[in-house]
Amino acid sequence: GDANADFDYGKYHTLEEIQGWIEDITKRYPNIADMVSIVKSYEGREMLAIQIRSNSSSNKAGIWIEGGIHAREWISPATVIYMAGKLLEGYGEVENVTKAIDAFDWYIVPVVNVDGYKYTWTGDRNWRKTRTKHLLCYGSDPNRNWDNHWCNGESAGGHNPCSDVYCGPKPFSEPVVKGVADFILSKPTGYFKIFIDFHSYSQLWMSPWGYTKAKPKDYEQQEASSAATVQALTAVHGTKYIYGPIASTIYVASGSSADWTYANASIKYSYGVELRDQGQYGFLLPADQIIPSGEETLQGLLTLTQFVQNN
Ligand code: ING
Ligand code: ZN
Repeated sequence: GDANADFDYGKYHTLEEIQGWIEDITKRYPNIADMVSIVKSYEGREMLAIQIRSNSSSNKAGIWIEGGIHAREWISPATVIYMAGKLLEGYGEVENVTKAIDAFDWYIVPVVNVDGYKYTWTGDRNWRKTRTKHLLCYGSDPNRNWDNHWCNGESAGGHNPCSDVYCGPKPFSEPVVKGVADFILSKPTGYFKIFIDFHSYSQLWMSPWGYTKAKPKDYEQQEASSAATVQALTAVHGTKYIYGPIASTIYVASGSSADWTYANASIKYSYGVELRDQGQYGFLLPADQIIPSGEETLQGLLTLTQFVQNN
């Protein structure tokens, strides 16, 4: 069907609807968009990305945007979908969008944890992890499964397959996590300049490290990038965000995506972001907040791309 006519950005969508939209929207903008399959999940579902690339001949850097690594955090895929739609619609129409698309190759994955997301619609709305089968329980935490200080033992439950933060039987045991890591490593080192993993909730824009409270060597630039991003985000609807390193802003957590992309894939501007709200509705954020969340997060993101271009 027609992507814009059929798809309501102001509603939450099933995995099937999201996958259909990715197919439609990339066909609607064939000059700048492609659908890319990143990997198949444990249960055999495709993880799909929208690639956006203009014809501008300048040396392109990559930007990786992902949502839905945790299944129940529905505002994350919804916000990522909204932003992808606005980027495609805005190319050649909106100045800061056009510049951002001319400057970067975009890889946008609305739903990383496809099996888990599906399960939140059909089994348990509060599911967080993947759906891999272990002896007693299901699922590993895909944001504890990356091969960087994997399962370092600071968080209770890391080794328990029944815990919501189970790090998995080994690093990269989860196909969806390994798939993203392999895709990033398939590009030349330094190609990806920005990585963002969207979660909810708490309104936090966070950078490495998660595994330790020690400051990373790029701390000053990471903080400056987040400050600029959050300022632009807040300017849209007044939504307050706090920024800082993961470990000192939310809690110590090892084996997360942002630590791995920073340390193992040399992406200085790597973030783990907690979207709306601050706990009033939590994971059950009403759908009428999707578009405001998308609007503010997009302006933060566009400011971040400018910061990275200039630094
Ligand atoms: N919070 C994140 C979690 O994985 C986080 C916080 C982000 C930790 C980035 C490490 C890195 O626990 C939620 N709500 O999932
Ligand atoms: Zn999360």
